[in-house]
Amino acid sequence: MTFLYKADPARGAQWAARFAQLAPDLPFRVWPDIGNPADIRYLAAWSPDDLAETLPNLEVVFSVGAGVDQFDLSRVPPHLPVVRMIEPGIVEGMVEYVTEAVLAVHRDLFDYAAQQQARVWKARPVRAAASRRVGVLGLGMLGTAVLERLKLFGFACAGWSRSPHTIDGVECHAGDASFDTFLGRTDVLVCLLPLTDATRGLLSRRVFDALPAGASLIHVGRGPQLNTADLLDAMDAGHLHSAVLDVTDPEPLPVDHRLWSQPRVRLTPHIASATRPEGAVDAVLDNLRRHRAGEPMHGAINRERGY
Ligand code: NDP
Ligand code: OXD
Repeated sequence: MTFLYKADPARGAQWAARFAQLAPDLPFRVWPDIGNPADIRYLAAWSPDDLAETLPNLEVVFSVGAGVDQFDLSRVPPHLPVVRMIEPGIVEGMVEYVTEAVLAVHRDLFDYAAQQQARVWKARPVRAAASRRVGVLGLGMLGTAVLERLKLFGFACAGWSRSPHTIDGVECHAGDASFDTFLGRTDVLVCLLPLTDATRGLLSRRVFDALPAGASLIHVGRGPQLNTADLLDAMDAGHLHSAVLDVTDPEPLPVDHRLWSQPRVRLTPHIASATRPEGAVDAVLDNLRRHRAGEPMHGAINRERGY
């Protein structure tokens, strides 16, 4: 009975050390050194490609990321549970990233960066946080944690999800029927949706037009959710003020892409948050215990929904 890891090898070495410490009886291998394929019961991967089809005794496939859109689920045999990563490090990293981005927009740091370039010393009026309306797309593990933090600053917080949610101090919207109401009250739009057929290309002209003039976008979901041309048009037209993009399509962003040179677009290379090896191994081992006990695993995805 062996555990196989197929993702960043440097992190693989950290996983191996923690497995050796916490589960010394479970042999741990790092792809491509897989040994006998028939021994492998558990696989953790960023993207398994066709590997899950070739391991005859596989029981569970774990994603090392919070999202599973990078999986081709049609190549993971249907009887196998697919479990995404739920661990505190991903949540803490995302809360830090989005909080900093919202505060940068709120405290006019894009405008001050332009003023610095032009050597202009000019104070802008400071707006009360309560008058800045933040709206988060996605009320899952990450969207909820981000809102819980942002509301402590006093921002007017709202969220949007597929099914109804209730979060104390947050105006919660659900489904297509209230999408425009949600957008119309949102000055800073944060995208924390999983990439699915329903969310691909969602951040488009239709959404930007529904936001109030001067709104900003913080995109930390997945690159293909954003129509970049529509974003740039909305910014050129002066309707959108600024954008913080941690994810792009494609990644890496080509060196000649227009986004690089936009003064009011801030880019980071998909680093908003990442699984931390210690927390990841602890989460996987807890799920292995659950799996063996016949209990539901944390983060098991619903293949039909795609997340
Ligand atoms: P969850 O699965 O916990 O939450 C997803 C949320 O999105 C849920 O509230 C869900 O609604 C909502 N949702 C999904 N589809 C739709 C839809 N069609 N319409 C409206 N709402 C929808 O995901 P996480 O919070 O853990 O992660 C979100 C995403 O963040 C990941 O999938 C990944 O793409 C991205 N991510 C990015 C990272 C980065 O570094 N940039 C790092 C980690 C994750 P409901 O609650 O009703 O099901
Ligand atoms: C993830 C990511 O999904 O890093 O965990 O984007």
